[in-house]
Amino acid sequence: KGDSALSEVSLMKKQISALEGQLKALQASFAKYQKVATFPGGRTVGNKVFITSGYEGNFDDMKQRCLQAGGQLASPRNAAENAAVQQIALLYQKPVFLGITDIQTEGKFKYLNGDTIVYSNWHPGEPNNDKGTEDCVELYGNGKWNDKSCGEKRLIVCEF
Ligand code: 289
Ligand code: CA
Repeated sequence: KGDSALSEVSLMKKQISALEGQLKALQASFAKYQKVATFPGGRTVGNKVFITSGYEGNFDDMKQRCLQAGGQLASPRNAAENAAVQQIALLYQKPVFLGITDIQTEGKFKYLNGDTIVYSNWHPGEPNNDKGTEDCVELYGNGKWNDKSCGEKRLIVCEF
C-alpha cells in the first residue's frame, strides 16, 4: 500500500510539472496574441483593453458598435487609462468620444451605467455646455476633455 501511495504521488508530480509547462506555453502564446490584437490601435492598462476600429461615428453609433462587439465606449477611470486613450487619439490624429455624458442631468457627468464619474481631465474652461447643446465628452490629442454635441463624429474607441 505504501508503495502504491508513493507512485501515485510521483505520478501527480509529473502531471503537475506537465501542466506547468503547458501553462507557461499558454502564457507566452497569450502575450503574443495580445500584441497582435492590439496592433496598432490598441492599448492595454491592467485588465482593460482600449481599441479602435479606426472608424468615426456619432455618439449613438459608437455606443452601439462597442456594445455589439461585447464591450463599451472608452471610459477612462484614472490617469493611466486616460493616457492610453490619448495615445490612440494621437496615433489616428482624431479626437475620441468617451462613454461619459450629462444627458440625464445637465452638469452631472456619468458613465453609461449611470454611475457618477470618478475621474475627469477637463480642458481649462470646460465643461461649458456651449450653446446649451453639449452632453457628450471628447478627448483631445493632449488628453484633455471637452464637452461636445453628441451628434458630431469622433473616433470610435471601445474598451473590453
Ligand atoms: O461648437 C463649439 C465647440 O466646437 C467647442 O468650441 C470651443 O472649442 C469651446 O467653446 C468648446 O467648449 C466647444 O465645445
Ligand atoms: Ca465644450
